[in-house]
Amino acid sequence: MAKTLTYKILEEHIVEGELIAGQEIGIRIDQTITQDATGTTAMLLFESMGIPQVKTDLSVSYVDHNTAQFGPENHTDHLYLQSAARKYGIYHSRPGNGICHQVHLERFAKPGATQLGSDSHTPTAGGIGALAIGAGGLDVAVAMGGGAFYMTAPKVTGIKLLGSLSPWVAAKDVILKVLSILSTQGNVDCVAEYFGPGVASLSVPQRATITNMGAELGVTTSVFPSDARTADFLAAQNRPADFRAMEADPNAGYDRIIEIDLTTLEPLCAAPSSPDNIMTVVEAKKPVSQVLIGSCTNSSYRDLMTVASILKGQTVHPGVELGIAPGSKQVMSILAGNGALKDMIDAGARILESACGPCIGQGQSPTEGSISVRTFNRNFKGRTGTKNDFVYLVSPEVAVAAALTGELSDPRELTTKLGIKYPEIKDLSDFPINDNLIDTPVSSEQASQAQVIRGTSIVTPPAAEMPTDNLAGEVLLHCGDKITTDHIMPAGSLLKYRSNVPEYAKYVFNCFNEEGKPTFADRALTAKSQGIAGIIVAGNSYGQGSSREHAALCPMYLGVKLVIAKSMERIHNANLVNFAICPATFVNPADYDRIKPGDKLSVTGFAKAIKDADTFIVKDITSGFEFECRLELSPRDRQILLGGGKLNYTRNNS
Ligand code: MIC
Ligand code: SF4
Repeated sequence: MAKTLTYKILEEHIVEGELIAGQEIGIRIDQTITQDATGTTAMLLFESMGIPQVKTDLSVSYVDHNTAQFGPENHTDHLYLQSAARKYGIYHSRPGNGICHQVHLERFAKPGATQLGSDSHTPTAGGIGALAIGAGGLDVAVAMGGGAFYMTAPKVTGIKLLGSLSPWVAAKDVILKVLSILSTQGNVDCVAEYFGPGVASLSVPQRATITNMGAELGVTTSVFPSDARTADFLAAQNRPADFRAMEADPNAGYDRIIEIDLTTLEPLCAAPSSPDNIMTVVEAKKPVSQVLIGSCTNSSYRDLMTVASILKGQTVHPGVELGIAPGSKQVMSILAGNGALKDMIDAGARILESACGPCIGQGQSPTEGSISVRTFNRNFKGRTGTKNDFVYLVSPEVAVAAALTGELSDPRELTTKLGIKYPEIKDLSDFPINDNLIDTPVSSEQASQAQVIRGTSIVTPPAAEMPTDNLAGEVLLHCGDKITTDHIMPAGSLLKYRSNVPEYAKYVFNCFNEEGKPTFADRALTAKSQGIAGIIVAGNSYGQGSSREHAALCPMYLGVKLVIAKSMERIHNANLVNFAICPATFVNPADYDRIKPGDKLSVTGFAKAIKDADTFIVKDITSGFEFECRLELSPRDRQILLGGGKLNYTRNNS
């Protein structure tokens, strides 16, 4: 049978189960990546497994998120990560080397490899033909120890590309178009696989922009074939031996096919405050006060050279602040060497560090109610650090046009208004290679003598508990659709508490806390002290966005035992199971409206239901009715929940 590329890679890596869409499979992971915001917990969990060295082909620990170092906690984490990497045979990319996904694409990602990362944008490496999946840190820690990664064998959506992009239309517009078709909901357990004659017109970094923001679709991953363009990119990165041609068979059996003619695409944007709120920039036209260019979606050499060439000899509009963060030290160094950095600085841009920075709310929070235009991938309300923010996600071309004209508008007007021609940036055939900010693994003898430096702000994550026979709980929160992990566990200036769960847990659902009233954490801890379990009731697509397992770990610490939603996203669902919080969905979604915040709920035979039932009955004691919940759990999930979380399960089964 003609195979998709996804299934070819899965077939080479399957270690358990059968490759039939919908069934649970276990796959061998070749490469893992972690970053400092999720990586400290992942590393602590890895350490607690007692495995002397990682068992993957390659594991890399990146420091790119918490580089602002407000207070000593982040530096403490970084020293811990560096020392632990030395001990356990892990590459360590130091702060300043760039954003994990950009650096990994340049220096390590491989066609045909499986890659698991404790960051939801790990699928960026799909641009080079890797099957790269985002997961919680505990799943990555298990993979580092040589354990399989368990997932649902996906459905594959084929996205057939035709034609080639017109000037001023970018790879970002391709993924925004896909988001307009597929939206951010309802794509769980699917892979987006690109194919067709249009693929050859896109370079690897352009493809990586598309696979990166595939994360916003909620798919398991996105992948491109590996072809002559891939070979060129790997050769230019001085890694020709990593090339391997890979593509789907002709007439591969996709579960669904979407056709996109690149030639007809227009410059698009994702309007506030969801990545699938897509419109043309012409429709969205309005004055802007801040423009930010960078993030793992749009910070490649090509993106930034396009920006620099457009800015050359121009001046940023007086009503706009422009910030630019090149994605990696490699990109920054090329721009510094060829004068492009000077062109940006002379035009009035503020040059930011090669790191996540404002994308995760570390600085550049816009003034309340203002319009911020960003080349990033997420515009969830409040993610900037400003409660009432209005973020438009766009291509670098649209962003730079907004910076020069002061409004979100059609970048093609730059030619008529300012006489700027579209710069055709050629792919480099030879990137300057300087990996001096990457620590390579040491000999096993040196590793065995290495000391792990663990500062006092690093607190061992709390242990999960086994479910009780019966559940007596209280609805601590009744929230709507599309609750993201940013809502559950805010990042920004709080990132410094990532390695201290009791401290970080104080901010769970902070966006719902009201001045002068007890916080979610206060209410949860009061309930916990009375032996009452915390319950969260949510709408559709609960747990969208980031892979941060703190969105499960911190609620677990506060005593949350059950989440009932209309539907749930993949990574968060897995994180809940890993930390022994039971994820359930409504059999009848209308029951969602009947439950009130503060209602007391009970489940008789809770542990028994987790063991072997597909549904269970919840009694709403306060409002006096009963409703049915569904458990969509694999036999392994059930074991993990019953055993008190994945760490216990892994220890007991290895
Ligand atoms: C994000 O973009 O939200 C993050 C910060 O990179 C997260 C990881 C984290 O919360 O540390 C992600 O995408 O998984
Ligand atoms: Fe960093 Fe933003 Fe990419 Fe997350 S989405 S990895 S915060 S640049």
